[in-house]
Formats: sequence, structure tokens, C-alpha cells
Amino acid sequence: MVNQQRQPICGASWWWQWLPIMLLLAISQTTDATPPSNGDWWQRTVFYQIYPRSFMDSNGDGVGDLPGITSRLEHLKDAGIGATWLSPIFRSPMVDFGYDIADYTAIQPEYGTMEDFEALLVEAERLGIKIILDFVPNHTSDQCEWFRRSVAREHPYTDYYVWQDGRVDPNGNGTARLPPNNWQSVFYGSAWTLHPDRGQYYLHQFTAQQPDLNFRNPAVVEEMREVLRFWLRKGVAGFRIDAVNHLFEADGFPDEPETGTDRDPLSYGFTHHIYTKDLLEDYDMVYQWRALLDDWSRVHGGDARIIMTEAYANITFTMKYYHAEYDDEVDGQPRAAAGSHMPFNFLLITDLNRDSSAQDFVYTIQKWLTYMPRVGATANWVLGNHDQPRVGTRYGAERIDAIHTLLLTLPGIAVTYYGEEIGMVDNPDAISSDGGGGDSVTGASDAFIVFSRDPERTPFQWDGTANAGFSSGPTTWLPVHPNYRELNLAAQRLAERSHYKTYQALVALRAHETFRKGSIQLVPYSSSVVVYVRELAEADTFVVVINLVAGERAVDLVAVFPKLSAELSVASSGSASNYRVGDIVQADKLIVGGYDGLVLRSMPLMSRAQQNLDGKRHPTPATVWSAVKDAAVIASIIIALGSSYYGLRAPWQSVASGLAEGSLKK
Ligand SMILES: [Ca+2]
Ligand SMILES: [Ca+2]
Repeated sequence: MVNQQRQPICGASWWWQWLPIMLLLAISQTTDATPPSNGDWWQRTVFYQIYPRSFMDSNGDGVGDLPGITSRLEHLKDAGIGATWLSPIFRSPMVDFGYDIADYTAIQPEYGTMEDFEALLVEAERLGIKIILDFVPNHTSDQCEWFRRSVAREHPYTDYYVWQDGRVDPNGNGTARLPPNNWQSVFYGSAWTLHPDRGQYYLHQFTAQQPDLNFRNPAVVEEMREVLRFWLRKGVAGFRIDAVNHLFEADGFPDEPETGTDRDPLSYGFTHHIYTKDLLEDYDMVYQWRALLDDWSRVHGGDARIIMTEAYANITFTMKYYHAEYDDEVDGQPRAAAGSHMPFNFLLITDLNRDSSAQDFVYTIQKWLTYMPRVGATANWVLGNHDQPRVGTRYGAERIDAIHTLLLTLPGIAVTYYGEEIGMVDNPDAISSDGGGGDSVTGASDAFIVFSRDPERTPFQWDGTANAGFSSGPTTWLPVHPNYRELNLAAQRLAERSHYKTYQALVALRAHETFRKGSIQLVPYSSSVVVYVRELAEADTFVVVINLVAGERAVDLVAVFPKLSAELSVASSGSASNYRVGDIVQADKLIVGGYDGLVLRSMPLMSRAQQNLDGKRHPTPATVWSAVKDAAVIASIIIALGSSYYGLRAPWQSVASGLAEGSLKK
């Protein structure tokens, strides 16, 4: 970093010199007058998704398990990660690899025992890593005891699931029945299956082995609340809620309108899912679960328990998970309810890829920040998961460091899928493996090959030994990617530079208060270069430069961000970068290499404002105007990002504290 000595204020035209300072002070008061709201653990940490089947196998059966995870938790600590969410570990026939749960409070035997899970919690606690569990409320397995009893119309399970009589087939012989309506399963075909024993159709928005629970039955709602309490008692830090926007279906089961774009009546795209997806009741259930968790934290103490929600929906719908604001008031305050801490932001997965331009990146990032509630919300960025091709496969392996640079320096929470920190890529051969394991959701059809999620679920590549160090057994449930001898964690830890070293350094860097609390100003420099400034009063300013293409690019950062210091220090660079951490570069003449992602450190805002008061620099009306303009830009960003970054109280926080103080009784 280039140090600038502060000098005593002197000179004649003092008010010209003071104007920018006064403006900056005004802004810093806006930002600092309230306590920081992003101080809570979940707002600071990086979340890491473990797919238990593929992380570490402890007993040589080729399938990852809980003792395996426990034995490798040190890796998360080493990477700087503070929380992990585990894909389902519950007893399941594994039709959809654990997303078909037969017993919500039992561990799948091939993953271990409840004692193994408790040992995992103890080790996680020792390492300071929070454990988040997957919660799959929409449906159970058809092997679940509740379903068997529901089929038999056994009280109180009779209406635990969504049962309907079939429609009379107008072309049939009078006894033939058709599914109750035209609803389709997400995985193709009717969402209804006739159960011969009960003589009725049951609803399944996913596979026929995943019957939907009936959330209009209060007993089901209470049953699921008890599942949450069971795991809270064990000591988990929260839940990732699966397919939450499929919870409720419309009363009366009306046909959905046809889209007209997909002519196959068995295809999910045949209808608009206005009666089976994104119903208002879905959000309300999340608010109820949030209240349960908040109550739990209040009664039992300790850190906040959190909710992460999975909903592939349009952005307006997704934002409703953050919180509700009602039209009426409670005790003079607008009535409100808190919801998901992290409505998963999938835009980096769904809206961007290797062909995206810098404009696409800026537009997509701004999209989330634009739609996000102004108050009481924290942004999050999900780069990958078990349902999506890996980062190196979607964006190209050469862009892995650049995309991680982006992920880890944007405002808000970062979510990493296991293996991305070492740049694992999809193994296309995982599809055609022995058939004993693998993604069987859609059956062994051509669609299965196209939609299989196995390529991104292959075993973690720990080292260059057999099975990449994942398993000591003769085979693994999915084949290890053949590149494991070169691409593995052990090698990357030893190397001076690697994807892992870059990732680890970025995670460490993002602990800086500027990344946690600072504003962002983001622009496409050209079609191939994204640049943004992260800025916080009285703290270091950082510039991030992402080159999306193979060729090197000349960038004049001063042309875009006039306030930057002339020299910048490299704080992070890609593993193949020409730059090393600590190198000094010229802000107006930066050459950024192909696919590089750079984080550059500038001077603190106040120090630079002070530079203008330096006796050697005589501010002119032009420089003052520049500072005024910059202040206006910063102010607009603060407005755009919302006061949540700066700790303003949310309406429901006021309501909650009012309730706690018994003010309703006045
Ligand atoms: Ca095992
Ligand atoms: Ca449902």
C-alpha cells in the first residue's frame, strides 16, 4: 500500500477545501450512526455445501458418510469456512438421493448412526463450524410410515397427504378414471398416481415415490415443526429448506392454464404453474418457521438459528421470502414478519455462463441488489449446488479463479458447493457408471442422460492416491474424475499458487470490514472486463477487476473511478496471474491478463479526501466538483444497497421488541 502523510490544514480558500470533507462526514454519519447489522455470524461467514455421499468415505464401501465428514472438517476450517449445509442424511430409500425421506429423525444407515452425527456436531463445535441440515418438507418417501398409514386411512394420518378421487373418463366404460386434473410432475408425467389400495390418486410434484404432504392439515404443520425442534435440540444452527415454493397447492384443484409453448401434455412446461407453485401460503409457512427458530434462540440462548430457502422462482417471488409487510399495523407499527435469512440467489447459476459479457454480469448482479428489500435483508450469492453443473463446466475451467474472485468480493453471503474451492469440474462419464448408483430420478431414459446430475456429484478429490483419497474401497458410488492425479487438494495445498490458494486467500480477504459493510459501485469497463469498487468510510477501498476473455486487456481505472489513488496494491490474483499479492500497479494503466481476477487495494476514503488538503495539492473548483459528484454517487449507492448494510432497524424488529416489552398490553 502507498502511504500518504497527512499534513496540517492550511491555505486560503478554506471552504472549498472543507466542502468535500463535510459531504463525506455527512455520508459517514449516515452509515456509521447505527450499530452494524452485518455483525451476526451468518452474515460474516462463507457457507459450504457438503454432498454427504461424495465428501469422504470412512469405511471403504465407496459411499461418503458422517464419520468421513467429521474426519475432514479440518479442511473447511483451513479454507476459512464457518458453516456447512449437508444435503439430506436421513433414512431414505434413495430414489432421489435423500430428498425422499422415510424417517425425518433417523440417520440413513449407510451414512452412519445418530452417535456419528452427534460426534460430527462435537467436532464442528471444536472447529467453530456451524452445521445446517437440509429440511425437505414438501414430500416424504412413499416408504415413510406416515404414507403407509395414510394409504390405509389410519387416523390421524388419513389426510397427511393430498388425496383426490379420479375424474370419470368421458371416453371410458364408466368405471375408468383419469387423474384429478392436468397438473404435471416437475420430473415429467402426471403429478397424480392412483394408489390401488386406497382407490384414490395422491399428489406428487416430484417423483411418484415422493408423495406431497398436505400442508392444509394442521397436524402435518405441527409434525414438521416437531422435526425442526428435534434437530434444534441436537444443536444444529439452522436449516436449508428444499423446494419451498411447492409446499401448497390451490384449494379445489383446478386445471392449470396451458402455456401454448410446449405441446406435450405430460411435460412440466405444458401449463403455467399458478396453482402448484409460489402460493402465498408458502411464504407464510417460512415466516412461521422463522418465528419458531427465533423463539428457540431466545429461549435457549446462543447464536441465531437460520433459514436458507431453495426456490427456483422469478425474482419478485424470491424476495418475498425475506420478510412480509402487511397492510395493517400492530401497536402503531406496520405489521411485519421475518422470513428466510437467505432466500437462495441462483442468478449466478441461472442467468450467467461462459458466453456472458461484462454487461450481463453487471446487469445480473444489480438485478439482485435492485430487487432486494432496502431494510433488514442481506444479499447472498450461490455459485453452485448438487443440481447444477460445476463452475468450471458452466463458466469454463479457465475462469474458476475469476468467478471465485467475484463471488467472494460481492456484498453479502457467499455459498460454495464442495469441490469448487479446488476447481473440480463435471465428470461426464459419471452418467454411464455401473448403474448401481447414480441419478435414477428420471429412470434410465434418454431424458436421464440429459438431465442427470451425477457429473457434478463425483467424489471429492483429496489427493493423488487411489480413488482420490475419497475411499479405500475397490469402487466408489460414482467414478472419481480421472483428472484427480493432477487436480486434488493435497497438491493444491503444496503448490505455491493454485485454485485453492486463491480461494483461501479471498476468503481471508473478505473478512475485511470493507467487504462486509462497504458499498459497491459496479460497471462494465468493456464487454469483457467487469470492474467494481468496494468502499467504506475510514477503511481501505478495494477495486475488483475481472477479465472474462483469454486476451489481456488494458484498463484505465481512473477513468471509471476518478477518486482512486494513482497506485494500487494487489491484494488477490488468480493462480495463473502475472501479478502477485503485494505488487504495485498503476490505476490508469492496468494490464489485466486473460481470465484473471484481481483485487486491488486503494487508499482509505478519508485519507484521500485528506490528500486534497495536502499543502502540495491545491484544490480547484474542478477537483471539488469531482469530490461532490463522487459523494453523490456514494449516496446513491447507499440508497440502492439499502440501509440494511448500515444497521437500520427493520420494522418487524421494532414490532418484536415492542412485543417483548409487553407494549401491546398498553
Ligand atoms: Ca461409507
Ligand atoms: Ca406440495
